[in-house]
Amino acid sequence: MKTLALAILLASPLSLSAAGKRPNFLIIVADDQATSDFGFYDPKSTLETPNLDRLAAEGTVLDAAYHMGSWSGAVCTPSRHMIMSGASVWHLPRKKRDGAGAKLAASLADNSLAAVFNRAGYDTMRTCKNGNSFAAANRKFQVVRDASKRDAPDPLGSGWHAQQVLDYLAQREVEKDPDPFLIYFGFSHPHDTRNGKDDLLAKYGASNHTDRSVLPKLGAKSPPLPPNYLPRHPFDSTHMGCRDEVNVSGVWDKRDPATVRNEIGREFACSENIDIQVGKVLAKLETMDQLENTIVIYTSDHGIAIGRHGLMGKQNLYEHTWRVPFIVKGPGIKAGHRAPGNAYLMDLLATCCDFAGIESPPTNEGTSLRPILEGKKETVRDTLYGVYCGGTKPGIRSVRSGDWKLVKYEDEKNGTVHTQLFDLASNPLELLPAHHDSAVSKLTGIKPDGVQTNLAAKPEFEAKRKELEELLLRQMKDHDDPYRFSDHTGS
Ligand SMILES: [Ca+2]
Ligand SMILES: [Ca+2]
Repeated sequence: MKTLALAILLASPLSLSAAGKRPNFLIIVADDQATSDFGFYDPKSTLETPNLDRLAAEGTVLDAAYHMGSWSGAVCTPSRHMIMSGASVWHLPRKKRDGAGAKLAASLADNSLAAVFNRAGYDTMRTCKNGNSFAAANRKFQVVRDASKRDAPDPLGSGWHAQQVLDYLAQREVEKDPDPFLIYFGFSHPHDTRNGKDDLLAKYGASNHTDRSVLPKLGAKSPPLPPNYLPRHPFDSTHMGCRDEVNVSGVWDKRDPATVRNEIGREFACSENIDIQVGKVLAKLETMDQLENTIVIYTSDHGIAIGRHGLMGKQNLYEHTWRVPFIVKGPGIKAGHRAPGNAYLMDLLATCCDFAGIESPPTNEGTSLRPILEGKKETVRDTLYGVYCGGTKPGIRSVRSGDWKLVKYEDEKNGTVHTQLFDLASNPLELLPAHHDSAVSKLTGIKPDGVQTNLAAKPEFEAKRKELEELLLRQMKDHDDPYRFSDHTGS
């Protein structure tokens, strides 16, 4: 029996690692980053991220990872609560007059990422931006180095966050600390204001534009317009006047090609700097001989529009914003692998617990992604549910099942409901009738075919629309969504 156990142990590097040495965790979280920025999601992207490309090549990339949504214009806030707690969007603490929100926050914080890993004997450290987060849970980290750093020079930008991690690792090296660690390595970028460094701005033909009275100058290297660019969103998407849509420095309420392309260039400059900073931390772990036993997770709190569909911010549920980049690399994780995953950010806690051999806390609602990351399964759930409820109510909801996606919008004040139905297999960019306009095609170079549009009103897709309407209503009920759409005819 003993011999057999030893044979199994020697045959599997994962069980060796699990039995002998618990893995470290490096959880890297960018702020407002779209999947399509990256070459490993969109080969046409001109953004260069060699360190993240290497992570993707040596690890598993999820094609269908989502943040579940938000009941606030500050989409970061619920998203980061879900990352920290594994709780779903309508079960998160919100400010309520009776103080119930604060009570829930305290109990959830005691069962959040750092609290759980502290109890299991891990050393925990974090650096990230300040605010729009889960403060009570963030305070549980043994070492906290938080500050919002969105300026261009490294000590005032992404380099500052990397330095906090490098200093922490150097200290551990001096002290020869034998404990496993969990580091939450958050950035304040590429969230606006997207102040890029001069050399990187030059590389992407962009400038830190500040003069509202003129358009930014483009260069030969400025990124092209996104293929699903629109000069304006075709209808009121329930929060059109929010700060992100009208008051981001460098963009304001403009949607012209020069403004959009410059802003994407700025996003790329900020994202390449994040890649450089990630590279420094990975190199440090390698010299400490710790990289091999570290599970590295790279993601973002949500995506961002920047001109896609005529929107700028994160207050929508199109794929560019609802989806998040998601890479995991480390001991036992299948290298060079891709899977849909159908993951939510709230699965992160259960996943880390699973790899560390820790029981998930009772408040967790996420599902461990370990079977996907080990290449044993493709998805952990069939249906994905999305919420944007930070503007008028009920706001926006989405549901995805296979390649089919339904999105509904309603402002209860005027009762107008907009419904979109997309077949993401044939229309991954969620092109709308407005994208068929020849003036738009001329700008983007994209000439959509007949099915690359909103299919909701087409008679041949009525049965599919009804099926997804039913599915959405079930998801809304299952997730304790307090709202309903006025035309929701599902049972
Ligand atoms: Ca964010
Ligand atoms: Ca220690």
